[in-house]
Amino acid sequence: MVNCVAMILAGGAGTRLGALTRNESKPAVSFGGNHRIIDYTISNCIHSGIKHAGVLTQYKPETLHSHLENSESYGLSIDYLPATNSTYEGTADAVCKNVQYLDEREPTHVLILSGDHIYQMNYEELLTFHQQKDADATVATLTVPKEEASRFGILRVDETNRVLEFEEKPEHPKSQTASMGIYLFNWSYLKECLLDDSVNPASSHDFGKDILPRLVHEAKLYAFPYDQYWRDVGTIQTYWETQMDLIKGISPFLLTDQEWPLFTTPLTSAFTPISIQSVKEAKERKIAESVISPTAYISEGVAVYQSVILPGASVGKNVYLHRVIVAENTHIPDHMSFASDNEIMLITPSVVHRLSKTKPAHSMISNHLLKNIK
Ligand code: ADQ
Ligand code: ADP
Repeated sequence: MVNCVAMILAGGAGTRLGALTRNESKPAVSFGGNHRIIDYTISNCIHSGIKHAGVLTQYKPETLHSHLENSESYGLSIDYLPATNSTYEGTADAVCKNVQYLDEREPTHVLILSGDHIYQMNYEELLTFHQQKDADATVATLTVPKEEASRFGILRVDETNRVLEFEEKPEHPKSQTASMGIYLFNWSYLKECLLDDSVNPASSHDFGKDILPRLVHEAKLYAFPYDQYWRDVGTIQTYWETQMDLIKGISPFLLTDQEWPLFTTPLTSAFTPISIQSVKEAKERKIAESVISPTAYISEGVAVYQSVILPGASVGKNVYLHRVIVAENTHIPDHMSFASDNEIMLITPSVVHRLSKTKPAHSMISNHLLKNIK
């Protein structure tokens, strides 16, 4: 690949993931049993032949730093670029404050990535497209369902894929073509653009809100159609769904692809697809459609269904879990069950603590499910 430096945005607080991001940033959150969310982006960089990546951190970066430091990075040199003496006001500001870092590496291109997306992508294809179009900047896109479009940057493009309009999270989206938050820039152009934006008092210094809408008029901005599996795991619901996709056969390749292995940590996670009949029959462990971290401990007499159990969690005897996420290091005591039939429940040590004080129920099970298991 030409000299392309990746800048991985990993500083957001990820507040919609609730207690999962209380102690660590979203890219550091556990995913797929034995990995962390950022592993996907890092692996994509390695497979695409990128040699330098800057990881821009701000919110609770410790876990992320130690995770990446302890991982093999196979020819990719990773630099931590924390907001030390200042804050990163927005995503563009984060990159702008590292102009010197980039200049020192003399890149021809800069690839802006997000540390919290689950997908496989060969960025070389994006680069080839960008060069063929002779673009100043290219944004990777995919088609999203109408009802979800207002969560994304939405583009209108012409028949050559040149971008005609870009609106960040519009209330009334004009198309279903969404930005994946992945941008490839010619470095000389990006630098000029960031420095201009940095002195604009009206700007919030964000790629989606400020830079991209402006580029439509000022630059050759193109949309690269990607349209393969890609998820932004921004909420508890999508975090859970994306992991269910791994075991429902929708995206198992994300864990098992020999051609595109996940680097960083070895794969040992355990999925045991057996079906559960009823809690009463669960004399031993029954685990179905669940993602269990290899460092989680599941006692006897437990039934786990459509759930995600994170590293260091333990589940006591005769516990029933349905559609829940058990946060890292949460210890569910014997006989305490949690089951939901629609919204996903996040179980943390404080949820367990609160429940253990209530008498006599000791369990949170939806009425509908209770009827079925009696
Ligand atoms: P969002 O995902 O809402 O939309 P944002 O919250 O800015 O964008 O996060 C993008 C990435 O930057 C995340 O990885 C986040 O952790 C990181 N980040 C946020 N603020 C940061 C800061 N101050 N310093 C460093 N890193 C920071 C964006 C685009 C949309 C697009 C979606 C696709 O704006 O147009 O559709 O991504 O998910
Ligand atoms: P096998 O696949 O050899 O039949 P098991 O069915 O016992 O093994 O276990 C399947 C997977 O579940 C294994 O990867 C194992 O690490 C994991 N596992 C087994 N027992 C527990 C437990 N008590 N807590 C957490 N994970 C377990």
